[in-house]
Amino acid sequence: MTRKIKRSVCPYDCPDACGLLIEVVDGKAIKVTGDPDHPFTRSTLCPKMNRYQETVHSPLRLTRPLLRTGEKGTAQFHPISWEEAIDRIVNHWQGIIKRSGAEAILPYSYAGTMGLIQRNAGHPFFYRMGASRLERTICSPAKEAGWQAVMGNTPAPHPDEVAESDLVILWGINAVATNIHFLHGVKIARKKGAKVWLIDTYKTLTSSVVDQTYIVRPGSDGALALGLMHLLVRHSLIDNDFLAAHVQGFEELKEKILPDFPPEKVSRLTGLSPETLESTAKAYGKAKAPLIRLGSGLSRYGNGAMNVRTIVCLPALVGAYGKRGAGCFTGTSTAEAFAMSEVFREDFMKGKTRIVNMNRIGWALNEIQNPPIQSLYVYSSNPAAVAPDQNQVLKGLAREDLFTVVHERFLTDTARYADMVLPATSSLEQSDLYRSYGTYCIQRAKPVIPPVGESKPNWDVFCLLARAMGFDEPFFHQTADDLIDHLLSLPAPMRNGIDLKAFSTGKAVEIPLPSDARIRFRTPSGKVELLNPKQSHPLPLYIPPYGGDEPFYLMAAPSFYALNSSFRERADLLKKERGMLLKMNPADAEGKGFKEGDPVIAFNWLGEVSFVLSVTPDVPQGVVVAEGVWWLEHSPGPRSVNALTSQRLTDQAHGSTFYDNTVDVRPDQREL
Ligand SMILES: Nc1nc2c(c(=O)[nH]1)N[C@H]1C(S)=C(S)[C@@H](COP(=O)(O)OP(=O)(O)OC[C@H]3O[C@@H](n4cnc5c(=O)[nH]c(N)nc54)[C@H](O)[C@@H]3O)O[C@H]1N2
Ligand SMILES: Nc1nc2c(c(=O)[nH]1)N[C@H]1C(S)=C(S)[C@@H](COP(=O)(O)OP(=O)(O)OC[C@H]3O[C@@H](n4cnc5c(=O)[nH]c(N)nc54)[C@H](O)[C@@H]3O)O[C@H]1N2
Ligand code: SF4
Ligand SMILES: [Mo]
Repeated sequence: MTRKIKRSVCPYDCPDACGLLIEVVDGKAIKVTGDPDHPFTRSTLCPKMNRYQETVHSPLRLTRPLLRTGEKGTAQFHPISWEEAIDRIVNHWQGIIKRSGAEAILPYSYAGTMGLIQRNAGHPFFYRMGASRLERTICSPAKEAGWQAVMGNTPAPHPDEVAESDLVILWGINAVATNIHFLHGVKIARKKGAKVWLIDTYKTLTSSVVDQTYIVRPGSDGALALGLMHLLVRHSLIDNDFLAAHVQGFEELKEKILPDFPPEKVSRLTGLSPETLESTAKAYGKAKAPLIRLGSGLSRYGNGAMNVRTIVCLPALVGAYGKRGAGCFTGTSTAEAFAMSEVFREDFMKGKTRIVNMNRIGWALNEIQNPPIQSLYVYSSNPAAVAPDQNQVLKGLAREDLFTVVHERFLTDTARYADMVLPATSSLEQSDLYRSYGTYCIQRAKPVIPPVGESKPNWDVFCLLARAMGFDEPFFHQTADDLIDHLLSLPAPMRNGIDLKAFSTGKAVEIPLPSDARIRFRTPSGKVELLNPKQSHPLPLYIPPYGGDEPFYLMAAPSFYALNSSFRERADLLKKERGMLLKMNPADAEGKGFKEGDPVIAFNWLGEVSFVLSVTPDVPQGVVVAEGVWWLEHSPGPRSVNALTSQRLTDQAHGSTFYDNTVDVRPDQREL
């Protein structure tokens, strides 16, 4: 028996990017714990990853390439060899390219793994092929756009600085579920006397770790921020020195926009009382180091970018951007840590090809002509479950004339519609390089166990496909480790000063932040830009969300025990959830004649979805909550939550609008 402890990295789409210690016995991972040497993980993992070995060695892992034998969606397959699989795919594609051109082929991928090499392994291949390009904006590009409109490329402070704050505002983030290690610093701040607030549309798990929860109307945060700024000005709680030295456009904002947002009006828009707005503004204005930790929830609306932009303006009024432990933390940008153009290889593209937005895949599969999409290659993503407008997505995936290949670890809803399924390795079986969007850590990971079954990493599959397609660039003849070595050999100023020795032994290391980051604003003017002349609205203002005609706003929020549609293979985690619930306020339930546990159907113009009703005062009237993206096989009916979310995009950056939908609810007669 050989027993070893090896280092790895959590590959999931989570800002924490934890360091892992894997106990390996005879080539099998038997235990996974948090790396005590990782600066942010500090030995603890979330409940999802504590037993990661059960995902890695799950009996549900795909182990061989599969070829469809039955109707699409029925998951009838028989195993074939890798050789046959690659041959069939390439023959099919060459036929399509000859008939219609390579733009008839579309890759679809997102963040199954965050590792820079495996995540982006398909980019060079599909650029070289001349396939249609995917605009990968399902997560939170509107949040980035909102931040950039005010702060440009200014880096966020170190996340642990929160420990120095005296007022922490968790704004639109369910940190207990989605950013648990950030709460370490919050706890320290609280012990020192800091107050912690949560601003959300319902009482999430996070409300149990804060002093005060503010429940706002969906999509109204921009109005809240403008209302708070109005009161800060009215009560002279602004930092005139900071505004004069470091802020552009305060006078214009004060004269032209803020007068329109008195507490009475903001109360009508947000649902918070004028008294609450007064006391909130005063507490914020008097805090010495107020820090906003901004989530992405409120950016997934028709007014998402503007909501974020308006909130990002708020700390400028009180000079918080100039102080330690204060300001606004939206996430870290570590894009410059590695020369990513060497991974993407956009230069392989001979001409600019068609771009398809991933949030509109339902539309694209059913409507696009010239040429229609004839083949879809899905990897590291599960669009049948996670993409909006599930009815359109499934209709598209069911097309007999669409050749769909899905490279996956599990037989997901998308894999069930595939013509061919390829087995993917898990992160423990592949090399990769990681950075984080919630910390300044970077880390390199080597495989710690051999591939399960015949599974292969994304990188290896694209190399096989490239060679079979006759792409003879040496790029496609290297290993993932060759490419990582190449990246590390290229200088990047951002990596200057890292602990190279620790990094080379597989430990996480931190990128040092510039010492003048605090007051050097990386905007065209060098100032915080409340007024940004490049924006179509030069000053922030209030735009209403899309909304809808139905009586309930639907919060399609994350689940504590899953990560988007990942972890649904885990019986232990599924057992901890009480099923696919729709949470509703007691008064609303009574009005509808519903009681706890009733089977119900939520419906709107896009579709209908069966849920089990959960009646709870945690949800305000006029809102219903559906946490988690469930696989259809675990859903009470034939559809899951995204049959109720639309393909409409955000006000900027073409993002998703998962929260900006309304529904009505009726009894589920099928069960009665
Ligand atoms: N356990 C778990 N962890 C995850 C994920 C998961 O699914 N489960 N997903 C991962 C991914 S891909 C991402 S992008 C991040 C998600 O992280 P984020 O999107 O940054 O934040 P969330 O924690 O999902 O919280 C979004 C919160 O916004 C709230 N919200 C919705 N609308 C509004 C609004 O109008 N105003 C306000 N104030 N709040 C609003 C929702 O109720 C929800 O609680 O988490 C990652 N981590
Ligand atoms: N209703 C609702 N819908 C949402 C959200 C929500 O909160 N509510 N969140 C949205 C957000 S923020 C995001 S980012 C998207 C996320 O959408 P996705 O990135 O598609 O997320 P997952 O559902 O985690 O699916 C990832 C898939 O990749 C597979 N995978 C993991 N590692 C590898 C690998 O190395 N190779 C290959 N080939 N496959 C791998 C996993 O098995 C998994 O099935 O979902 C969005 N959809
Ligand atoms: S908290 Fe996030 S990064 Fe850490 S183990 Fe859990 S999912 Fe992975
Ligand atoms: Mo995301």
